[in-house]
Amino acid sequence: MSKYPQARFLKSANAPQQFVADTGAEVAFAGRSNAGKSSAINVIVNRRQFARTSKTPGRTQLINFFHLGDELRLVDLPGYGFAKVADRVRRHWAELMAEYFETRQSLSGMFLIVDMRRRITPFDRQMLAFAESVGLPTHVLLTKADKLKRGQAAKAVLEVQRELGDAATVQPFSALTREGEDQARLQLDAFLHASNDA
Ligand SMILES: Nc1nc2c(ncn2[C@@H]2O[C@H](COP(=O)(O)OP(=O)(O)OP(=O)(O)O)[C@@H](O)[C@H]2O)c(=O)[nH]1
Ligand SMILES: [Mg+2]
Repeated sequence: MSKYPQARFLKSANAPQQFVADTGAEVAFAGRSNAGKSSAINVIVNRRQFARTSKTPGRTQLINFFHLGDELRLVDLPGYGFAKVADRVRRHWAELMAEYFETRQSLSGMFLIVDMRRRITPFDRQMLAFAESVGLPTHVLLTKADKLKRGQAAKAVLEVQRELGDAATVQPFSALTREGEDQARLQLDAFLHASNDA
């Protein structure tokens, strides 16, 4: 059963005028193209192909808004760092992200999805800087944990934790084995409900 029984796709946006109404609370999933954002969303919401996954990097080019519950949303941001993207598309992405992070009142937290084997890339640092500049708490899912041996995975988590310090919390995750799904959901709910309690 879905942990978010009301979950449904709301809308894709390619421009700020298309963003859904800025009420309640939402959590944005950001990360390098192919890092596993859409796969992580599917595991957390517990629905197959809820957010579309693909083997072709750069597939999610739009900001996708999903309804999770009353005035609560999850947002799948377009992946970045895909080399074969035209400058025009790259510029559009940067402008759309800046607009989203700077204006979105309901934005309560960011999940940064990072391929555990690649560690934190310069693009990830740019995302962390966006979040920090607007005081947004960030949780890093170090995903594809199934692709590393246990020891190597634990080492990656420690290294990234040390590198990021207070800038973000970090956990291992795998969409394949579902490792870390409960912790991820707890953090998602904490971000979504924090603004109500303030
Ligand atoms: N083994 C393994 N493969 C994964 C995991 N997460 C994602 N993948 C695979 O990685 C590829 C990319 O996953 P997506 O979830 O589509 O990645 P994305 O970040 O949404 O990519 P874009 O939408 O292009 O930005 C797919 O082939 C997935 O099946 C994981 O935890 N383990
Ligand atoms: Mg995707």
